[in-house]
Amino acid sequence: ASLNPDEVRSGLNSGTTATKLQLIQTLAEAGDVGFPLLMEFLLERQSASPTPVEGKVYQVLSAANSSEVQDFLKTHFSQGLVSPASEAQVDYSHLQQLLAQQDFLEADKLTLQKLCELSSQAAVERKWIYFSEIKRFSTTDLHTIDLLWRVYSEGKFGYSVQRKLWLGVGKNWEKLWPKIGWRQNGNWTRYPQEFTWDLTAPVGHLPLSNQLRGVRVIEALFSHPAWSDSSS
Ligand code: UYC
Repeated sequence: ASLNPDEVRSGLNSGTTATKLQLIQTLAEAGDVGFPLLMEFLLERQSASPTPVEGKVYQVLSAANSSEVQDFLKTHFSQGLVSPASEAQVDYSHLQQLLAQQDFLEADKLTLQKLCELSSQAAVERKWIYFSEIKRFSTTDLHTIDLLWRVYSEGKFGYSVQRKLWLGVGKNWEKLWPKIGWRQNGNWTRYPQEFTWDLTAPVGHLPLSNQLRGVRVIEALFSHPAWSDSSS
């Protein structure tokens, strides 16, 4: 790929998500020469709702060993890319940090805790949620959690991603589990060590929902009205 600035600019503004992600990877590998273009791109997109493309740019810049880039991020994106809206007064800033760093194991644990916070104080103490609590979850909060996961995973992870796969297999759980790597060769994937905690995982692998108490929790999550409008 070329690093001609005008070609890069047009490449970042047209084409498929996959080709944009590829171009960003190329710029990342090019080192310092790519950073100004990536910073320019992120600044221009600042007011729009972030996508996995901006998420990848943010992650590449975060990993950059350059004080200029770090100052830029601190000045314009000190909290990350997403304004984590909540109607339930839940704080998603640490979840954003973990996801931006691609610490997917800790982010997964924290996501389960956030679902408990959305449920009730009793759920926070018990550390798991009743399926019946889920229909009262705020759409805004579910959208925030989902957006955070999608933005910082190249669009691979998130409940809405899993839900689409579930619909694609006609809501057949036995077909979904192997597709998302939760069951392999007829065995449950063991938590945590057998799951894949990076982007080599299958699409929809994360976040996890423990199936020890059955499918009702994940079914209630996928059936929430948050996912039925076109905005998600
Ligand atoms: N675990 O196997 N899981 C736990 C998954 C099952 C079990 C946590 C996912 C099958 C036990 C998470 C899968 C099963 C614990 C997940 C999976 C089982 C536990 C931590 C593939 C046995 C200890 C959060 C579907 C055959 C805790 C939490 C306990 C924990 C996730 C066993 C995120 C996706 C049916 C014994 N498993 N889980 O919920 O509750 O505790 O006793 O799904």
